[in-house]
Amino acid sequence: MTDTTATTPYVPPKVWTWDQASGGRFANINRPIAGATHDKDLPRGKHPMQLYSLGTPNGVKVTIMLEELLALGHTGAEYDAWLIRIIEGEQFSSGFVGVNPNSKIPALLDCSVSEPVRVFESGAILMYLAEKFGVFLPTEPAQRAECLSWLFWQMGSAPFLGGGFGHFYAYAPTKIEYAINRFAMEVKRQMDVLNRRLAESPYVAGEEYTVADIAIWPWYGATAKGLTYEAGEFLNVAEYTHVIRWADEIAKRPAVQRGRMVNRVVGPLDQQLHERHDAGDFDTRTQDKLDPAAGAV
Ligand SMILES: N[C@@H](CCC(=O)N[C@@H](CS)C(=O)NCC(=O)O)C(=O)O
Repeated sequence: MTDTTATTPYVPPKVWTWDQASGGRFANINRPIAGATHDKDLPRGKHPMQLYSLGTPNGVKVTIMLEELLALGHTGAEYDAWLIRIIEGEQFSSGFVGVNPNSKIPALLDCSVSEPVRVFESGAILMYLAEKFGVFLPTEPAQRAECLSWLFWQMGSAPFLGGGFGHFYAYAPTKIEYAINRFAMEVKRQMDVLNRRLAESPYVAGEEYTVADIAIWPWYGATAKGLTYEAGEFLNVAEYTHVIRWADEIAKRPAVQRGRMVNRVVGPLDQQLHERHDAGDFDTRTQDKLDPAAGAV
């Protein structure tokens, strides 16, 4: 393993090779190759939608969307949410890779059709569900373009917040000033983009709550509230007043409150519902039923 505290500058070799020990906190799951590591089928429940996920910002987008659809009475959105413990490598099972060859949560299987449809990438899942049920994605061309622009803005921007800023600020084995500066600057620029937009309209895509809000809120709403990487003060998030107003409003929605609990394995136990197989699971959930050992991420 390279001594990252040494002062000698790192000179990249001619050809990169995999040094697993240098992978830091995620060394046991990060690999330079794709595909399954072991044979295991995914479980299948009774509902039309089978979700394989974890309560991270990317996972929460989909459980919020499903809860919003159910709140509107779309029973076709009934779902089983199965927990995928990524830190234990469950995204590399043959079953999971069959639903998402990219081995990342969330992954959805729509079993309401004769040949089940797989959907991966949270943005694609939101769009698929919005089109299937005809809600949260405007049909008028200009409004639809605005909504999809913000949905894809989120998909392109969040890796700089999570994989860039979050990784180097919170997880990297050493604090690298250059990397933290570079990604803090970009995250603050993104927050300003969103803040200016939310000064103009109540929701990201305009007057209506859409999949753009559902995608952006778990990442940027949380950041505005100082909940990502304990970096609220560092990023001076208090200045993004319009994002804070919008984040607080969305947090009040009952479907959002339910959705954010599903597949969640960190934080207060009364906010965790490790798996969801029935609408009643939210009511019958008790701390006794929760298995804290499952929450090791
Ligand atoms: N662009 C993807 C990102 C998904 C993603 O990064 N998922 C993470 C958890 S938030 C994951 O499954 N990581 C496991 C791994 O990298 O092995 C999406 O939005 O669905």
